[in-house]
Amino acid sequence: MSQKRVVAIHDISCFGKCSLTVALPILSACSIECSVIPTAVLSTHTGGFTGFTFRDLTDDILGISAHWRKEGITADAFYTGYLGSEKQAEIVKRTIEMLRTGESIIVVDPAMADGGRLYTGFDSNFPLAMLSLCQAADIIVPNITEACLLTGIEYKEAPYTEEYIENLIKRTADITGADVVLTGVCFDENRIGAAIYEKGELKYALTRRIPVFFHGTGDVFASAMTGALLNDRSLQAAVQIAVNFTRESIEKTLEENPEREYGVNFESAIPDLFEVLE
Ligand code: PXL
Repeated sequence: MSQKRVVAIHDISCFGKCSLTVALPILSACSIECSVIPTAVLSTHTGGFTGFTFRDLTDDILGISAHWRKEGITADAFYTGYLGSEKQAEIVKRTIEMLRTGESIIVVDPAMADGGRLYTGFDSNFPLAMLSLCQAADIIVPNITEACLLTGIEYKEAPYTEEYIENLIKRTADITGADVVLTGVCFDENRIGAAIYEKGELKYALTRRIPVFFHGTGDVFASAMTGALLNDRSLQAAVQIAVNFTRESIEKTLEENPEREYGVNFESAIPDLFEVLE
């Protein structure tokens, strides 16, 4: 079987372990080739830093796609995350249409918000653009805030009731037409993880909760999930692998000198990810 290829479409945050600097090593560790289309270049991510630089690459994306198409480059999966502008939602959809095969899987992480708030730099029109990209996906990976923004459901803080999660995930699936992996699902102080709504069926993948917040864990999670999926795991198995990998990355970080904005030590958890995928 030939090596699988993912096209990862995210920003490069030069410091702060998220988006492409996380997707590349994790997908490589899953033995997947990771080609990239950067959406923007920032000196750091936008969560907790001020004064970051930001270069929007909106005008470069279709040129990269057109060259690849001419070269006959295609991919087994497209994995999109943080976009540099609202306009990029349409451009990324066109890119995927230009490069996909009938079998390509499209994974969209609607990376735009957390903790009940849009990330710095996005205005209230942005979720509608992101919704249109989600509608082109096979699988989407929103956190609770992002699912609320996609559906218009009121954001609530954890812990959640099963009724709230069920309604949120079903509405998100209805409005996007995609299978949904909802992250940040927490019913009590001991467990956290993801809910999965796949072909009309609801399942959970939970692990022990560590009561800390680190930046970039959504990208660690979605990258590992995509890597496991391309290693022929079922969606539920891939989500459980990603939940465990994210928890382990947080645990490794706590053994050191953790700074929330600097991201998690996923690198030290990679040997275990490698092992579960063997
Ligand atoms: O991890 C999501 C993310 C990606 N890229 C940038 C971000 C964020 C979250 O804040 O700011 C630039």
